Amino acid sequence: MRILTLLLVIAASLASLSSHAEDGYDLWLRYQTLPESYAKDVNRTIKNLVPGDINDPTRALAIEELQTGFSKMLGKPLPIKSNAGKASLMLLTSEALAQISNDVDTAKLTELGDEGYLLTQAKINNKPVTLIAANSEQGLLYGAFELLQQMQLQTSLKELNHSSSPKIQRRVLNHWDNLDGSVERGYAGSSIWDWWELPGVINPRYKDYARANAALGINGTVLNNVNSKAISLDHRYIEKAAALAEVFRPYGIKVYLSARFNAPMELDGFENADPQNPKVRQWWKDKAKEIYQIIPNFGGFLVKANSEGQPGPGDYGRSHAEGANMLAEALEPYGGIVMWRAFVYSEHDAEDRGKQAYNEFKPLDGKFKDNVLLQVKNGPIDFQPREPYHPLFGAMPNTPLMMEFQITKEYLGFATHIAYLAPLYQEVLAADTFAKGKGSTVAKVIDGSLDGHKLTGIAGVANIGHHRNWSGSIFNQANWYAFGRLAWDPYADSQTIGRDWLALTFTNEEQFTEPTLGMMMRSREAVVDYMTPLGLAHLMATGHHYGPGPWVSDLGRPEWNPAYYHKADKNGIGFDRTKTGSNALAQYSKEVAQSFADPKTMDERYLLWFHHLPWDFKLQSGKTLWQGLVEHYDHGVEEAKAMQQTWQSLKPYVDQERFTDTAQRLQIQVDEAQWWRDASLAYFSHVSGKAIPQGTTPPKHDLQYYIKLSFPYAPGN
Ligand code: BDP
Repeated sequence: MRILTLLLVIAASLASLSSHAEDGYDLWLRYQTLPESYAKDVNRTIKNLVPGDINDPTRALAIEELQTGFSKMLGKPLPIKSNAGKASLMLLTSEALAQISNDVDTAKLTELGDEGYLLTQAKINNKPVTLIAANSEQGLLYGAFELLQQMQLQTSLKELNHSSSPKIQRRVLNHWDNLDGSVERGYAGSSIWDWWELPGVINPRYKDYARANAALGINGTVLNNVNSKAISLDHRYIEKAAALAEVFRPYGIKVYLSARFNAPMELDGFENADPQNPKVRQWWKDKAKEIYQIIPNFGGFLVKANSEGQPGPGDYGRSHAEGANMLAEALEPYGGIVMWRAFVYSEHDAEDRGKQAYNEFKPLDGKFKDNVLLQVKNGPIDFQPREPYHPLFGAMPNTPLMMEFQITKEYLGFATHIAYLAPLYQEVLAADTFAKGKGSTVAKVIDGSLDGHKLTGIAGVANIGHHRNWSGSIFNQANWYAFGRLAWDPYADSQTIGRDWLALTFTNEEQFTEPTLGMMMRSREAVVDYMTPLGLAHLMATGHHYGPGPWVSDLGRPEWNPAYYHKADKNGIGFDRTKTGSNALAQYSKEVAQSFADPKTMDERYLLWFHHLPWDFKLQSGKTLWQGLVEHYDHGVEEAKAMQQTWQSLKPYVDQERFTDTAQRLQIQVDEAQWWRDASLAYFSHVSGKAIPQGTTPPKHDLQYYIKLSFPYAPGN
């Protein structure tokens, strides 16, 4: 039986050897043929594979992946052996290892927890072997992926001595996918989940999705949009979710669902969904039981409540904690968790939108059950190109806070602009909250180390769709990859991640990776400059958020209008969040508040986020604010052009397909950077009465031209 399974595994890996064009489908699992000298090295170090007990489904996948990788990179799968021989590759759990060797420090292994792994050269039965060791089958799978990654990066296997374990427990993608196949803020085509055909049809893509994620250590996925439909919790849809959960389970990926708070009403005709109503509480308990019967490793619920029209506990005068705890109580017997979102603001609240979540949640600190994570967006407004970190980080020591990043680029140019987001993520993770003195970074808040939390999490709003390349563009794949790497290790460095991604995606050649990395590292700042420089935010056109709309000021809710955020008039520009304004500064620790208090000395990247200043305000450069603003817009356009030039120079290193696709997108980016700059300057010049400075190119068109542009079919809306 075992032999048969192994043969099947080998046949499957050989079948997948057939080559196809570089269309981006393989992501970071391309397993290209290795250069001869490195291949020789590998062949000397690893000659055969001792798989261990492949009746374990997770182990079987590790072996399958290794065989696929070796077949593709070296031309043939590894011969299978039942016992350690010279130059074996072995996969051993710590238990098995302890029985056959005392050469490896198993105490060190214990520290690696449930998901960590050790990759090392060791002696087993006196034979030199390459060892993947872990405390669980899951750790072995992660170790196998890491070995394959290191081989793709051509790391010398002889020097391999590498252990790693995740610093954050729940590393989750949030799909904003609707049941009709559309994706809210999705720019990579329709949803990869075919809800209609599930559970009958299992698209092979589901497995490739799981492989790509497991390779990064992502261990959870919320299948449906936070703006959810109650029917997702109907029995038929639970069975559909269960079919996906089945594919993902051996990869260590749990399925979660977004839950609509009033589901008892919409599904079963209840009069209310009040958390104090015993019948409602029972409904959720029954629902949890029903789900766990079909999905035994179900992760739990993600909830958007009392936010942007979604129902919630507030409808009955109950707090967010009461709402979250009701669901947590239902999931508790099965080990499930609730990820309750802190993204709330109300049109009935005249308070600065950026302050509302803090005001609502800070008083609830410590009131949530142990299996609740509060999911907080990286900034206080909404996934802008740049925001200061959310003031809730560091302000709720008695509640585990989960980070929510957006991978899909709703506010950073969709799938057409290149914006490498790792520097944005890293900027937030490294921000110091001073909650417990210097060094109380956001990363320490979310990995639980600052306040001693066991339950920890990080979420990324996925940029995945049905496009052949998954993410709409090749460079958007880097953001999925970077999210995964930072979820595993929030202290990792965006340059290293970017370099690895380039090598895995294109080539190891430095003449290619270094200039391309340079371009990636500057890309997000370029977007900030041509869209919302100097701390401006939310100037995107209404609804679809595509392109500039700083003039919009007539929408129903004040905080939907860009004009609300920039507050520009003939005297000045910016949102006063100091004492003389909304005093949002007071939501930060005193050290942070002080650092942003003085517009003359502060980090000017956040200037207009915190201050309303006259157009003639003197910047640190000595220029006036108006001149500085114009310069930033110009610089953004220059940077987009420089990226385009860099890419043109890299043609010799890139296949035709991906070269052309990227070049076309960069042309759009250059054109749109210009559009953003021209439209914004036309508008700000109009409201301020300031002329475009001499020597600066005036906008191509008058303001009315930009105002009149409309985009009824912009995607993702
Ligand atoms: C905003 C998006 C909207 C989401 C919302 C959220 O525009 O589509 O539903 O965030 O996160 O950025 O709930």
